[in-house]
Amino acid sequence: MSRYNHLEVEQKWRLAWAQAGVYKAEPETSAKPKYYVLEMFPYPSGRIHVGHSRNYTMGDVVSRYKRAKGFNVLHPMGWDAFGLPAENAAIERKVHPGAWTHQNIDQMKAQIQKLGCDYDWDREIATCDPEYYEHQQRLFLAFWKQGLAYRRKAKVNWDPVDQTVLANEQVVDGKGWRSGATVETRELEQWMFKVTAYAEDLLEALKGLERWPDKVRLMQTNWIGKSQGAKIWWPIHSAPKELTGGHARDPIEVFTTRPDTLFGASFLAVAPDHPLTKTIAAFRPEVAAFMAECAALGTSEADIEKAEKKGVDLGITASHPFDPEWKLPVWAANFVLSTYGTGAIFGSPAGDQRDLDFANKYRLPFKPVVLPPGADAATHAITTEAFTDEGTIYNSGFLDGLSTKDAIARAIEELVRLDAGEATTTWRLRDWGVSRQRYWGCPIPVIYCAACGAVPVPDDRLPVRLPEDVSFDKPGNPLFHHATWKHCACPSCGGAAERETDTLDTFVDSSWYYARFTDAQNKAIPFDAKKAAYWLPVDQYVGGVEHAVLHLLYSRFFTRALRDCGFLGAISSPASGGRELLSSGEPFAGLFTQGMVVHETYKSEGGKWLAPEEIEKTETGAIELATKKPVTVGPIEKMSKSKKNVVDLDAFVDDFGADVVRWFVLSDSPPERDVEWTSTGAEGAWRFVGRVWSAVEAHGGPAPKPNAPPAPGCDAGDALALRQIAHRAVADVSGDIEGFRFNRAIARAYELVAAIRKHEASTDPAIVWARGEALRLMVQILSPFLPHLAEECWQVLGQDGFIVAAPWPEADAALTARDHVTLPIQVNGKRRGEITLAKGAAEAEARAAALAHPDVVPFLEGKSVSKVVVVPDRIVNIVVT
Ligand code: ANZ
Ligand code: ZN
Repeated sequence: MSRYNHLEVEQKWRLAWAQAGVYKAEPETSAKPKYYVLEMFPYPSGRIHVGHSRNYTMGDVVSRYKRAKGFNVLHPMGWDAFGLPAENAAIERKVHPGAWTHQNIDQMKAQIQKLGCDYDWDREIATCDPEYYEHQQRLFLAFWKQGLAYRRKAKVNWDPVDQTVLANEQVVDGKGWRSGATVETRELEQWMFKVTAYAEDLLEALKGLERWPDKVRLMQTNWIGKSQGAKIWWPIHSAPKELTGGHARDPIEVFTTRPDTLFGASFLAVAPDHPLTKTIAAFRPEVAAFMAECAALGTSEADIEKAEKKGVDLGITASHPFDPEWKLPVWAANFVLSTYGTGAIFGSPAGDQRDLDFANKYRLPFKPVVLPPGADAATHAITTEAFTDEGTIYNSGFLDGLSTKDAIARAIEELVRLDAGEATTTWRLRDWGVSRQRYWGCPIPVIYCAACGAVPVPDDRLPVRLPEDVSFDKPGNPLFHHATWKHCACPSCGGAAERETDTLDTFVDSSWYYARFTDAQNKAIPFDAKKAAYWLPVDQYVGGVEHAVLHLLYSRFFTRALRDCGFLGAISSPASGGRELLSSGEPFAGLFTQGMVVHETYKSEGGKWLAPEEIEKTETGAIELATKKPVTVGPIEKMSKSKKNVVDLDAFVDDFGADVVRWFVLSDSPPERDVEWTSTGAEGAWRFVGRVWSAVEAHGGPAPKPNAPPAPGCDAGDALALRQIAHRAVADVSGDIEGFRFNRAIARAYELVAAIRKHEASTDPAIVWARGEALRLMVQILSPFLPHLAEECWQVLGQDGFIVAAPWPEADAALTARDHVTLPIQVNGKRRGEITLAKGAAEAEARAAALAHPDVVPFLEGKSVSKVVVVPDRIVNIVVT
């Protein structure tokens, strides 16, 4: 018996498949139904480890399965290649971002190819290539023309020492990551995408995304954040005498979702950069100081949320809309966002935790106005914990006794009557600021001319290429500092003009790449509308839940914008559900968010992270190989370079084979959950591969071809039982792959292999036939998971063509029937016994079983059977004479 040589076998088949072009998608004229499966394309950060391989393997299993099921499959791969790490590498290692990126792409591509995924590499794209970003520039200009891209002043994090804009992740505790300087907020002219134009639709359409995880739909719903409530205008009653002129004394407009709590109001608060705060800061130093302190927090909402609640009294009072005698103080507070609602609130401490913390800190009086269900009005009190749910309103004049819902409506009615407010809807969703002051991104194709203003770069002059000769010695954007690049002639008047030096947010690159894949080689336009309409939406998207909000939302915005700018054309056939989704603007009909590969972490005595190959497990724990000192075995965490708990893909593939990696990352744990990488688990997968191979070798000959008639005797006994097991495995694994239950499919495969091996030595012709069939079916259902091994076995079993191009096996319904029925057995009309058979069992099987039944045999002795009548699933009648 030969040892399975994975190195040789895997390479041989990868080459053969590539040469035969088995993974090329067929043209849009194909008679087959289409299926588009896509994994979120990777950022080329360097090398991949086994943790990364899980998501590619999942997509690959689906892709191979659908191909075998007769679909015209599109399964492409590419690189999300612009971004900050390349610039950091340029700064730290003095390599050009492009060189660094392309080197990483080459490395990762080789690694991914070794995994044996069935990508159509003809469609490979890298977003940093001018062939890609040229078209992105085209899309940008179309959006601009359509009013979906526009320019306005927006806030950015400004590093005053490096004189540069910082991304949120470059602000660490309010300081610039390189300079350590306290960050300021500044307003800059920025390009924006009008995502809010589709707010209602982006929200509503989530309902139709039935093949998306509920949690992702919920996260999107919250992000879009539709809030219904009221605007209320609070007249200023008293103010510092310096507050004069302009609109300084206009009423303060607040947004609230809870006008039912108006009688519980205790203060008003405006944002630190609200116009009113700014006006007062001009003459009150403590307010100016507070503004500066808040600006240093940066623009990240999460950071603002986490910060301790703080404020400053602005020295203003406002009158309550329902009671002009009631005066409330007006504060500026750090938890009020200038970019949400109206940038001003009324604080109702008993009903809102932030308001309560604030009131307690500054000793502002308040009273509860919402009585929780079942609580006693006489004793209910609020001290440090707000009651934010619905209840019955009390302490509230004309609102007393109403439910929260009714009180909201009633309060709004009264506000309208008093001309003090109105019903309104507010969205958390904002327009998307896409300008980035960095080099390694897609140049924004706009030219600024003193005479003509902002002018689009004409289509025939696209792409606007990034200059190669850039220096990262100075902080800030190298495009801005470049000696010549930005100077150009105005396309409109020919006068001296300047290019936009900002580049696009890299999220733009990934918002339409799935559409580019449908026509990746098109030189003239981003993609052909008909091709896109044929392939889109993506039928199955696979990726990490960390992209649940931004990437998916931006992509959903993009498809709508592309449609409305005419890039997606008319959708010809609204027949399938997928097509309907596309015409409604949805890019991804199905989404699966996979779990991670996790691994133990190890720390040396000195507190350094150690890689798995630097330690050795002992009975009680582990030791460091180099020092023989004990190692702390830490928690199981997501594989990551920083914790060194990664298993290198190349080394593992060399030692055990790509099939083993693929098998292991999908076994043991449901795909939506994390799976722990252990060496014992990996060895188990490796042994399984060996068992499959030895079962095929032991068979020692070809297997029956699909649709070959069964050998005599296959309809009974062990041969039948083996056939049933094999066909049931086919049915189950098909369902498991369709339902993303890869771990269960793997468990079924284990069972099938064990059942086959029980008959390894048999020479009984019926069993040999059934075993051959079972082996063929086994390798067919294994092939999406273990394509190399399956191909090798397929050839050894004497089958035709490539297994990777063979149709998926159909389970024989008669053999998979699991339900059993009990049939009475009559001999000359008298009931003598009963047999239990699979539902739908063949006549011959019922007849044989009845004649052999121990309770029946005595009645047959010495007689001759003249007739056996089988009514399938009902009864067996034996007539003897
Ligand atoms: C009074 C009130 C009483 C509120 C109460 C809540 C509970 P969502 O649901 O997220 O839309 N708010 C309004 N604008 C704000 C801003 N710019 N920055 C911070 N907070 C703001 O939240 C709406 C509520 O958040 C509003 O309703 C307002 O506080 C606050 F018992 O008004 B509420
Ligand atoms: Zn001009």
